[in-house]
Amino acid sequence: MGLEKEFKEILEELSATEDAYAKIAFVGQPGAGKSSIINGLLCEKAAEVGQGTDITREAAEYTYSFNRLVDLPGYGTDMFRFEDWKEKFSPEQYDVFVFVFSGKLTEDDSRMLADLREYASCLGRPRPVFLVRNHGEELEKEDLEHVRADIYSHLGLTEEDVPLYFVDCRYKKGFLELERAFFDMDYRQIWQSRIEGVFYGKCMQRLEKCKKKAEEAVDGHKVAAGLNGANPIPGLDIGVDMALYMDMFSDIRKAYHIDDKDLSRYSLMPIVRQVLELATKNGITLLLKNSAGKVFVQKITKYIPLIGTAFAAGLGYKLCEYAGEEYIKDCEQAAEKIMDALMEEQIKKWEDDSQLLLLKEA
Ligand SMILES: Nc1nc2c(ncn2[C@@H]2O[C@H](COP(=O)(O)OP(=O)(O)OP(=O)(O)O)[C@@H](O)[C@H]2O)c(=O)[nH]1
Ligand SMILES: [Mg+2]
Repeated sequence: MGLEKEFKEILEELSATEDAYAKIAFVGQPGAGKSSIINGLLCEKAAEVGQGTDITREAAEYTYSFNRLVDLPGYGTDMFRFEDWKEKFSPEQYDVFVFVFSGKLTEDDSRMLADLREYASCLGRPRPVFLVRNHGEELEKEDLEHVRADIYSHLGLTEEDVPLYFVDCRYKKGFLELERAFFDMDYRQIWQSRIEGVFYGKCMQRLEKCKKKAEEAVDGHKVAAGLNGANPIPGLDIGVDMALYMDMFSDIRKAYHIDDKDLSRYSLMPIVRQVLELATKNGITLLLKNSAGKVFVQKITKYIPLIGTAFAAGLGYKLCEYAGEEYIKDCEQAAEKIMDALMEEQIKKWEDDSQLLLLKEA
């Protein structure tokens, strides 16, 4: 299987990789409507909803695009006292916090919100906190700007500190604005860097193995290269066994599972083109001329009168090693370009999907 296909498989497997999901945790008073909002976002009755307290009793995760919505039980109930709740559900592990409330904010709510904001600032990566006022239909006759100002003044916060959204689960209002917030640019950084971290990590592990094999291929050829001198490289007093280099480069490409077919669709990238050119005799001659020119020309000039079998053999060995190492570097770079191109394509696709989702909702 070609390298591109292997990287594509890694991409496809991301949806089965827990670490690749950004987690949006729903935190709030019992009965505030956390589970109802999650159902509203998912457009299905996935989470259990009901009157009374402790309807949700365990953290439950629901896949939502490249995220997981995490439905947490309410805090401050007989079952989950405020401090126990934090210990049991470790909210600090999540990437985004949606703080849901309905009606008046209690002292516990203010404390919890302060805690969430603290978690959000302490990991060295952005972790947004969204405030969501549910039961929007109760506010139908009120001036929402007043309500908004009251909430911020009660919390001693501003819109800049935490954005506030109004949602109404009964008549399904306000979901679009909330979704937009999840998909916007600031938030994108969170899910994108998570996915990239997992994807690049796995691809690099794959490349490590390829590199080991490629280095073995170089080791296998360089001794022979020291002994066989055949095609003279114009402008340099050395001869190399061209077939041997062709063979070594082909083995290196094989070690990386890079083939012409794989690379043809990336042909505009200079490094990828170079990998292909070096698969030809002209390419190899050019590389050797450059490598020998760069690295050995001084030595060669110094020893010109002495160029004999022994020295030429040493030179052939070194030159082959150098050329092999250079070719490995090129293959690595080509592989990285392929990774970047695949990731970019995938992110674009997700972006289009999320735009489509928003359009559909609108
Ligand atoms: N009128 C009205 N009722 C709502 C709204 N949102 C939720 N409810 C109802 O409020 C009750 C509690 O909703 P849940 O979604 O279960 O609340 P929760 O925050 O998940 O509760 P716990 O899991 O116990 O912490 C249910 O009966 C819902 O149908 C809303 O916007 N308007
Ligand atoms: Mg619930």
